Amino acid sequence: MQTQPNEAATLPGYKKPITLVQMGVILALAVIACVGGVALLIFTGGEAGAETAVSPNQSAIVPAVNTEAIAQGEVIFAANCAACHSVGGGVRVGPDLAGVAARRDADWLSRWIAEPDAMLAEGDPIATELLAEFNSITMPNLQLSPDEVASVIAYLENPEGVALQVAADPVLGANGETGHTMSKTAVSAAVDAVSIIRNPTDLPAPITSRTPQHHVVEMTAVEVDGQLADGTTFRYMTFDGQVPGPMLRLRVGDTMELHLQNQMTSVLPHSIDLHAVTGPGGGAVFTQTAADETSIFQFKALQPGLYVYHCATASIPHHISSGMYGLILVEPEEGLSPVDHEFYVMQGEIYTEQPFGTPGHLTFSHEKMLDEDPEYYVFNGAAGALTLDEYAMRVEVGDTVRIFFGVGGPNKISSLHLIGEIFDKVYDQASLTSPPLTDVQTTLVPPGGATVVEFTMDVPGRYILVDHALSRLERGLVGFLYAAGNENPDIFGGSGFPEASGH
Ligand code: HEC
Ligand SMILES: [Cu+2]
Repeated sequence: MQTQPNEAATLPGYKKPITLVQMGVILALAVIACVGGVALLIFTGGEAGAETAVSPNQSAIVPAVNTEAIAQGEVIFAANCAACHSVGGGVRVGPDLAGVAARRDADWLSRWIAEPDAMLAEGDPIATELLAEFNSITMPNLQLSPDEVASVIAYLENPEGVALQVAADPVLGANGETGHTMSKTAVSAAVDAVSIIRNPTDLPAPITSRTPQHHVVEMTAVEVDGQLADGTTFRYMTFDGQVPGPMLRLRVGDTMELHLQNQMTSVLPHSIDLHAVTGPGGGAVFTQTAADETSIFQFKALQPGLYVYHCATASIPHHISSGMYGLILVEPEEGLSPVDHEFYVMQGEIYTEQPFGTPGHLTFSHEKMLDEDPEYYVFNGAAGALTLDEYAMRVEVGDTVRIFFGVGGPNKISSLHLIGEIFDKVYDQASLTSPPLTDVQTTLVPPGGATVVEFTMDVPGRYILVDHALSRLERGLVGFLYAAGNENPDIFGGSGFPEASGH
């Protein structure tokens, strides 16, 4: 174990997730490993990346509209408001803001965006009516400056304004670039983005034989700009600053008191539903937690198994896909058989407005989430995270290995496979009370489900962990397991293997 589960305050420093070139190499490797061919695929990352510059002088073309303010407003909206609102895309956590500038008085609108909390507290009639309609969540005060409020309003008045202006421009228009690309092309990568990758070795030690215990666990909901891929950042939502959240481990019969704190800087409320809990909502009913608040609930672990936990605050798939999931292991009374290495890996999907490979800061796409059409697939939070030297799994030939694997998702079934290895045992559906399956190549893991796989390393080299729905490998879903040790020619040998196969 390298880090404590509760250190959201000390987020890990910047670590570089996989580069597109590395991805190309991995892809080529996987092809070689899978079909034994000599295919040499070089992944080309596409040409995306140029920021769409919206000239401040656009207003000279049609002076009635301040395109600079609109463009600035669109960026502010994407960062602060889009989690809860769409403009013309339907109701989300809050109302659809298409036409809001026309349906609300200008003074009301600018005051509301600046200090909704004060207006709600005063009982402003419109605010009170809206609150009743959207009764679960109040709009937070986003601490925008008067200038920023004015820009957001300029954008809300003219959500198509930039596009129309640019299209009308004889030069820019001819370029085929329209202001619409603002949302398809990323703004610059967040400079303060951190690594959100959970090290697969970061899990609690096995429980040895003992009587039931009471655990007090503190977890913190952290919204943070994280490294999704090299040069690409994304606004993650996490438990304790990493993806997946900390692995929890207890024994059947144990009780746990869970404190969920939501950071003061959070924009959204958060909660936790643990599938190991018996009771309505699995904890979600007790833990809907606003920013700067803490909620507490407790439960008794009645049934052994490896269970998923996740945030259960609307829009739930938005919170889950953004990183709010983890595993909780309830060991049987007799514990698990000892192994040489245990690893903690989870699979997720990330839905971004911009296509896979776009550098810059990517924005969440509610439409793609509804279509179940992710741009990225990730093990432990970032594209190719577990291929990086500091996060790859490392064992020795002869070692026994156990992987605790879960799918946060929220939508895709994983066909878990370790290229070049056969699972000796699979605890199918993560049931620890049924006899395990033996000698399995690929195992299905549903969203909100988990599995435990065990195997022994016989041959040294680099093994590639994938979802055998292999298109996902090209979208970031790949990890490495290195086995060090002596060759074992009785089991595996040959000549002419390319160096790149990991030998
Ligand atoms: C955490 C979710 C959330 C965020 C973030 C958020 N809002 Fe809201 N907003 C709401 C909710 C919910 C309502 C409905 C009123 C209520 O329940 O407080 C609302 C209402 C509004 C309304 C009134 C809509 C109408 O029909 O009159 C406007 C305008 C608005 N928000 C603008 C913004 C802007 C601009 C931002 C970003 C600077 C923003 N909101 C950020 C949740 C949010
Ligand atoms: Cu959440």
